[in-house]
Amino acid sequence: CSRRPDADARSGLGLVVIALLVHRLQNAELFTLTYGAIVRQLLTDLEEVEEVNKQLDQMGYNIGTRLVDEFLAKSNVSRCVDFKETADVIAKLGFKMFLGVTATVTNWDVEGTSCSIVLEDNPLVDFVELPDTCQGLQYCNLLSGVIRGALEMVSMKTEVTWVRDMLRGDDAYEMRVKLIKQVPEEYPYKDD
Ligand code: MYR
Repeated sequence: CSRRPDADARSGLGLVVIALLVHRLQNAELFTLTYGAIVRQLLTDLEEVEEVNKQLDQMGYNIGTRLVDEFLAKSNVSRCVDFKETADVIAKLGFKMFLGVTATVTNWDVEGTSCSIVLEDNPLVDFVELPDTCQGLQYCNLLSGVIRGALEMVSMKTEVTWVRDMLRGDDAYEMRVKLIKQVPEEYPYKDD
């Protein structure tokens, strides 16, 4: 790989992805193809698949930090009381709003701080087949990054990782969302 990564071009593409996510209904195919083009470009630019995974996650994070405002404004959800409620909101409303699919929340741990989100359908991967040279590529890392970024904006620090991926031969798309820290929000005034 001789070309240098072009961060500006990538952040431009990130903005395209945000626009396409927000107008998904009209542009579902365009979104899928644009995402494919981004992944392909990253594979050309960066030498290690692991670096591509990191970049996709970072792009997703950046998108998530912006997308959350759009979500809160459009969905009218009131702030969630606990992480369980938040996970449901993401799976039922967030995925619906931006990707047109719903997801299922399952496999809670006993503490109620980590769960799985299983996608019923994954528009990101339509038309995608990974060649053998892409072993180790976490193609959907943008999505896990989006969730991490969005949750950080509502004071929840999380780790989000893919545990099942149909592109890698699994029977579903499943990500694990683990709450690391919940920072209580401070209000600018005191209740009397
Ligand atoms: C709260 O806990 O107060 C509400 C928080 C809701 C956060 C919702 C984030 C939505 C992110 C959408 C993910 C879309 C994936 C494509």
